[in-house]
Amino acid sequence: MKHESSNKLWQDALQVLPGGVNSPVRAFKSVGGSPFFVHSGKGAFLTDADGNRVIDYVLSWGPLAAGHAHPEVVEAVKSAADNGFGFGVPTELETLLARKIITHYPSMERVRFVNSGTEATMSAIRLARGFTKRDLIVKMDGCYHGHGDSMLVRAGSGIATLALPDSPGVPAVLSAQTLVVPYNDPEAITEVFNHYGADIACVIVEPVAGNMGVVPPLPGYLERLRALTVTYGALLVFDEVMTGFRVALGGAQAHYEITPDLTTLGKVIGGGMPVGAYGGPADIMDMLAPRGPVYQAGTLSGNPMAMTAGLKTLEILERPGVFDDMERRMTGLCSGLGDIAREAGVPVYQTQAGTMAGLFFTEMPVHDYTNAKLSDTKRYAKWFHGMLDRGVYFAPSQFEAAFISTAHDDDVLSSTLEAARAAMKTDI
Ligand code: KE4
Repeated sequence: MKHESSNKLWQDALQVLPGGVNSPVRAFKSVGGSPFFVHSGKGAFLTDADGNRVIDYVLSWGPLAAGHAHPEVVEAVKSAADNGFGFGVPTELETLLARKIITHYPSMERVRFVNSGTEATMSAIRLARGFTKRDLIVKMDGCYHGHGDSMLVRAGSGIATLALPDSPGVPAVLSAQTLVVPYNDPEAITEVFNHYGADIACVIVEPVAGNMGVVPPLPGYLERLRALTVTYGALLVFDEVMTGFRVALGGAQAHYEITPDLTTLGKVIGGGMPVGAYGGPADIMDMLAPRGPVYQAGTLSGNPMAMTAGLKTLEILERPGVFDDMERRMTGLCSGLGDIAREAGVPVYQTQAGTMAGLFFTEMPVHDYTNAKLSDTKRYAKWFHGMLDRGVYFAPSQFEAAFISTAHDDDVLSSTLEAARAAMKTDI
């Protein structure tokens, strides 16, 4: 594959963008090499600046569940644009998208739109603290909830010790308001509640982890979180920014039949445009300004273009059989990749949750971040480049997810498996 144009664009970007990117994971740091630059996307494919066409399993990190530039989404956004890009005044579109979300997430009686998943989780945490009048929050090691200061923390020395900053610029005093426990460890979270229960405002969790690779909850884990938060009067926040409309149309909460107190959403609900959202019961959400005292605001929140893209995308996913067909294809892809790895004698551990999936280069089962980090990331990097050289783009990190879209048809899947057979045999 030629990369001259991308290489030139990369050098240009490095002159004016920190690290050449606007989000770190795009820089290919953990797989080596430099990123390609995209010219366009269509269906399951990206075309780069050199005209190379690749099958896309990143899909803008999840949002493009209807594929790139779906004609109906493009048409809807174009006509919305003809009416104006945004007003800072309410539009019906915000109510329509909120209603559509609520039909799939009955735990959400009210929805507030923001412009990113980070804004959604930051705001949900502030609301949980305001509602409970408590300061401590709990997160799981390896779960990512955006770059809000309270989330950029690493576990303290022991289970029941307060967290430490995981980035310069995050004040230690703020990190100390966060407790970090291993994912899928019911004893650890129980111990933390035994120590701090009366002071915990909320637990925030990815109900299926997607930022350590894809790691589903072990049986009973989410139920334990739900029981502990009820017992101690803390809120349970399901961060479904990634899992929403991906694990199931109703997210992980529908799949596992657990009702959280607050839910955060993003990615798919914007259909590729910048949207985040958080929601829950009216008695909690109505604490938000202007109704209540908890402040949160946003110039472009609920903007008509993003609402339109989200509405049309969800309409497409809601059509009979569309989501199930996508999930079935992901299952087929995972099983094909597993067979190919076994034939090649490459140890892999696979996970799937609806239309998202993980592929770890390890023989061990992966139930938490400690195990995930035992994966052979060098082998993952060889897999990544071997597949990209053959026209298939998976996430440039072992600790991300693969996503499928309605545009990933049988031909796309068989081309993927053909590339995988060659890559598994010769590259890793
Ligand atoms: P954003 O602020 O990036 O829109 O959303 C933050 C976020 C919150 N919660 C979960 C569960 C998430 O997965 C994310 C963002 N996901 C990453 C991919 N793992 C976004 C990619 C990136 O950072 O560029």
